[in-house]
Amino acid sequence: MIFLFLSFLSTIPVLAFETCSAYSCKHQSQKFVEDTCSFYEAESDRYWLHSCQNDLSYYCSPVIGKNTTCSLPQAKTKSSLKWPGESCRTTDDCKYNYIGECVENVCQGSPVFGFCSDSHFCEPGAFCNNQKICVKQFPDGVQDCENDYECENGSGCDGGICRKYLSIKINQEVSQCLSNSNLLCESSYCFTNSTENKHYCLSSLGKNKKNPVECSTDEECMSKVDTISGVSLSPGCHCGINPKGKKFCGILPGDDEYLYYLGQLATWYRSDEIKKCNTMRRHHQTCILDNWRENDAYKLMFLRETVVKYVDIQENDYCIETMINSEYFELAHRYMHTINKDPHGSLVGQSGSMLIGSLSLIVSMVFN
Ligand SMILES: *[C@@H]1O[C@H](CO)[C@@H](O)[C@H](O)[C@H]1NC(C)=O
Ligand SMILES: *[C@@H]1O[C@H](CO)[C@@H](O)[C@H](O)[C@H]1NC(C)=O
Ligand SMILES: CC(=O)N[C@H]1CO[C@H](CO)[C@@H](O)[C@@H]1O
Repeated sequence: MIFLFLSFLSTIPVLAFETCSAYSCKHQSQKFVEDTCSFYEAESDRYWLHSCQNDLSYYCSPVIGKNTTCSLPQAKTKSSLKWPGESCRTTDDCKYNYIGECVENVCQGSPVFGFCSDSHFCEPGAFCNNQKICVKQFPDGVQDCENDYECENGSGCDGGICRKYLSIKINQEVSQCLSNSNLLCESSYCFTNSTENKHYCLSSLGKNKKNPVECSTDEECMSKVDTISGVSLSPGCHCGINPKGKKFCGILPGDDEYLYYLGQLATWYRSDEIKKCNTMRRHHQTCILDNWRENDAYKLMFLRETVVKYVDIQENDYCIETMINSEYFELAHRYMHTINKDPHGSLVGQSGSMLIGSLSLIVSMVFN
């Protein structure tokens, strides 16, 4: 199985039961030493923030418990070279330019029956088998797969059989369940019955309250109890980045924010465009952006980030938007911009936020 889920890393690491630092924009009367963008006031455990206005290419990454000055962002180490199925202008843009050229603005891969050293080399629709030859991906229902990459477009491998993502119904068995996640399940969540040592798809468990939910302990964030399995989940109670040092509950699989994200993810899995991606790049932002409608691609990225960053984006003071959360808000603006261009686009899920998967969900079995 492959998990799209990003691990939930709050921008500022926190320990359980810790009180939270507060984050405020600096008052005009406060004088900062040149270049300071974050001033830590220990008595009140508060960071006073001031954006790096001199040059927009500078940014602020507040260091815990210290004053911080503006710095240049770390050079992006990620190679921008493209994999087969992604867009290019010249053959030099393609990672495997010794295998395939840039043809009609798409990087080519090794064809079916061509050589490969792993599945990244193969053209879309193919994977690299044990003999190091690209072969066609298996369609749904075929019993032969060892991993998701051997299954075509929107499908993953479940105990040797290719099955569609987000398709297995509640309480049906699946072959594995890691950190309660399995993308083959309709809800994308699963649970393990340790008596039987078997795994089943879990219903979309949500909260009893509407987000955002302020909290002080993980227990306050618990989902409803699943009536069949007795399972309930907690996304945890995490420190946010707000002036009052408030904590908020993360997002659960049944929360609206997660369901909006999952709906858009399902649209990608069922699209024709996913077939244009190299098998290893099916979940990758670059392939999605290069091949899908712009508004749909940004919507997916925005909804995913809303889930992941949910706690961090609650009740921010105004300067946080351009400082700590700038990537999220840039994405939000881009998405809004594509909707404005497309009158049929929908604003669903725009309200705010969500959070995902491996967000260290704490599972608690409730025995009755
Ligand atoms: C932060 O800067 C202020 C003002 O320059 C100074 O008084 C304070 O000691 C500094 N705090 C730390 C943790 O360096
Ligand atoms: C786990 O499996 C056992 C044996 O089939 C069953 O009695 C029990 O109810 C199951 N527990 C859950 C939580 O599904
Ligand atoms: C879910 C999905 O898009 N399935 C398609 C995968 O690709 C095959 C062959 O190209 C189609 O027939 C399926 O509909």
